[in-house]
Amino acid sequence: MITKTAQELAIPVGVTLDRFIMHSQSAFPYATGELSQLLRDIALAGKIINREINRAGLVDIAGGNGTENVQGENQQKLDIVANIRFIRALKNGGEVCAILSEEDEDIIHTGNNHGKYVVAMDPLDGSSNIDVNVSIGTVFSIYRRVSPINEPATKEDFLQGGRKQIAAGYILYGSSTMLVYSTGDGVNGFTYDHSLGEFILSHKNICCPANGSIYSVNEGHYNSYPEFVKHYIGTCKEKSFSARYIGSLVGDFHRNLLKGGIYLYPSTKKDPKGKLRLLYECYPLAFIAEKSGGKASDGFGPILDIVPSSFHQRSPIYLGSAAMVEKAIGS
Ligand code: FDP
Repeated sequence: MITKTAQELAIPVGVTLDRFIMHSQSAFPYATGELSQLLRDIALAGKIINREINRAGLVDIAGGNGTENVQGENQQKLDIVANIRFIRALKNGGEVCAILSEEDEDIIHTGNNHGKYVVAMDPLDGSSNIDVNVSIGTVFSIYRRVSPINEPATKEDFLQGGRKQIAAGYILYGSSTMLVYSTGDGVNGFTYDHSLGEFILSHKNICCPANGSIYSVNEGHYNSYPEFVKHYIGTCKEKSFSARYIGSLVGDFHRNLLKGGIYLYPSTKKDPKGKLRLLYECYPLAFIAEKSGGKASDGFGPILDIVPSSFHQRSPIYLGSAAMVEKAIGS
């Protein structure tokens, strides 16, 4: 008879997100646990959105809602659902005094003026992929407020600049659902185990490969790209790099983060300042890129160094493996 060890008989579940957060917090003797709780609130909202997305074909929450968001883009029903879910989770959690969302023009005061943190987020990114069952994501960025505690948050809390983020990350609703985040010390990824209802550590200390052979760009806009971008795309073709673009920033970024590659969204004639939003798309992914050894540039300098002037401002972005970003922008 073949005997099995305890490990073989009952395979360990692994480290849950809660346990990981708890252990990370204990490394900081003065940590109060509020940031940890905030990360848990984000994970909870992610689980709920994951459930909604999985049911989208069965209940009436797929497709357009017939409304436009603050950017003049058609809102999908799931955009609205995800926005409500996140706002509710962060309001109920209590650590966040205000939220900036892609879906709303102004900041949303949670009523928790005692909260130390503000969150900028895109609750559901990749709208065009929602009702065709292709990967979509949530992106978030966390700051410690600069306005006085116990008073309403101000716009300065959100316009601190990318280097002031204290944590950032994303949730990818893909072939599996993953939460990837960093509090500044490494980047870790957690895969959602539906049967347990838990995010489990699956990608410890993610390091973005220094170089790669995947480029992700919408070549439909090629004619209106700056010359240096056309030149770079040409070099990718000469080297027979793989073109991979699903049009969901989080999915495209995640692939390149793990495998080595570059995501480009340059300025175009239609969007001369770029399409992606600085505060809740570019900054958080630039934070993850840098903390994992990659780079993020707007074509002139690091994305994280851009001084923001408005909530929904846009930026061109070149993001991913350090050597590829450097080559693309010609530095
Ligand atoms: P979407 O408009 O579908 O929400 O955030 C904007 C974004 O998606 C990114 O997720 C995506 O990478 C990009 O825009 C796609 O834009 P194009 O259709 O112009 O390529």
